[in-house]
Amino acid sequence: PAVCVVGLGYIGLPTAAVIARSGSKVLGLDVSQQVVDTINRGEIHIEEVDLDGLVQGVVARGLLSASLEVAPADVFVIAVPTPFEKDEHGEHAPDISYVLAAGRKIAPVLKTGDVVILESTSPVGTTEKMRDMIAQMRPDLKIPGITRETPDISIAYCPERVLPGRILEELTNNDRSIGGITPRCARKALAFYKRFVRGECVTTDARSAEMTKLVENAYRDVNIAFANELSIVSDRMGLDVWEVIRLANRHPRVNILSPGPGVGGHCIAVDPWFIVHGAPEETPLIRTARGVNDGKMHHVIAKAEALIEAQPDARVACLGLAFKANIDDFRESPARFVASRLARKFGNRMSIVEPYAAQLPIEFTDTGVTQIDVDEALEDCDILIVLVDHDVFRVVPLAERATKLVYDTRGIWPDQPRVVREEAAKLALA
Ligand code: SAJ
Repeated sequence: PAVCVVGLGYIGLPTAAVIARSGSKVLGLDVSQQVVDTINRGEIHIEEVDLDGLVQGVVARGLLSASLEVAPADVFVIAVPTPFEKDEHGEHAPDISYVLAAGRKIAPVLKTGDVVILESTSPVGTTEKMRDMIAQMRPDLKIPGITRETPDISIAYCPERVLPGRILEELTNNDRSIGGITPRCARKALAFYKRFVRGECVTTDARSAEMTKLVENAYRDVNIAFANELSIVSDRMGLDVWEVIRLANRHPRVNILSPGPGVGGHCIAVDPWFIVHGAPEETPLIRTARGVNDGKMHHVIAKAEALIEAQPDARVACLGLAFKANIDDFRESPARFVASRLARKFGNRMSIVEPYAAQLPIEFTDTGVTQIDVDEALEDCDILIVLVDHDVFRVVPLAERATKLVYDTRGIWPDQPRVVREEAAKLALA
């Protein structure tokens, strides 16, 4: 089939490329001329393992092209952002305007037999809203869930669940839930995914599939919040949280996740709000977990500040800015937030190590902070604040850091002498 992918971002572009590799002709739509031009040159505007070679190949073979303008296709895949905004009560409200805009864009070219699939993380009911909009714009088409006769088109919701850094692998290997507006819609979408997905494809209704995606990320957020709360409690009690978690996880039915400086990325810190917004009275746990994870950033800042202030002559290195290990994605990163706060206070004696950044982000300009590499940090700095668990940090042997004051928010150096723990206990007592 001819496929049209709407939105060529972190999900849309890899998806378009993988579908093209399976032999379908793919047209990618984006609202940015720059993105369109970049892809048509066979280049990419985002970083993801192996994506550059794949895009170059499918563009060269004429299987993938990009455009600002829609064209007829057999299958439409929508992968546009669904951010949140603060509503009039200051609550986090999902913004589905990009999804509706995508629906508006494709509606004029839809024809009998077409399949429309929404992949964007969306609040429950969004696929139906998009369906209603298409119905309004195309009264000539029989629309599923509205007409009693066999509909002309199929509409389904099928969330992506790929992990940045492993997108290409997970796009093909992960299981997928495919939610149809009707069972027939689900079957049509299933036939499409079967062409390039090796994982199991399970069909359901659209609303259940929408909720499933939100639940997966809220589950992770709540579990990370538990770990983060434990780390704050352990600081208070002068315990090593990593030791406690390691021991607790020996229980056959306990599997505590890892504390960190907070939760970043564009999904785990966002999607839980979509559930809270849909059922505010019934979601105290999910809401609190969000608060705990955001609060962890401030705990880390306060603890790091106390440590640095207690050593007025020491040089400080913050290790890592990315939102998680081994990727070069700095958007919504707690590490970056913590480092920028510390930079404003201690800029002239602070450095940052981030091997995945060619240069420091804009907010570090004029703070006095310099970018150095791991070796320089180990030579020149007395205090090391570990904010990201990049492998390049993890492999530093004890001998090279034994004399440092280390605040390890990711638990990458379990053998480090526990100076900060004692420091923290003193602060807690004070
Ligand atoms: N984190 C911790 N402790 C942990 C695990 C993660 O602090 O034990 C932090 C990370 O450092 C990071 C944040 O949480 O700041 C999120 O990282 P992540 O690796 O958990 O997730 P993402 O945002 O990269 O991708 C998630 C994945 N969802 C789940 O694992 C349930 C991915 O499968 C989804 O496709 C993606 O969200 C998405 O697009 O929704």
